[in-house]
Amino acid sequence: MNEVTIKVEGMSCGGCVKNVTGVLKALPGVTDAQVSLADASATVRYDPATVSVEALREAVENAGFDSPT
Ligand code: 9UX
Repeated sequence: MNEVTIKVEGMSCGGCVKNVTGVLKALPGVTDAQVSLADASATVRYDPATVSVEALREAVENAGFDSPT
């Protein structure tokens, strides 16, 4: 299991935090996601054999937020 912190820009309230958390946790291979509004980031525990960091970022972007590298 790996851990990575990705940027999550564009969140403006706790609802966004819950939405991004749910989107990330719904991905196969993700076991935990801690999203921070203050830090504009998400720290994700994931199985690199199942899901890539790029896929994490794409899921965040598909949910309407920005996740620049
Ligand atoms: Mo808050 Mo975010 O009213 O997707 S839920 S802005």
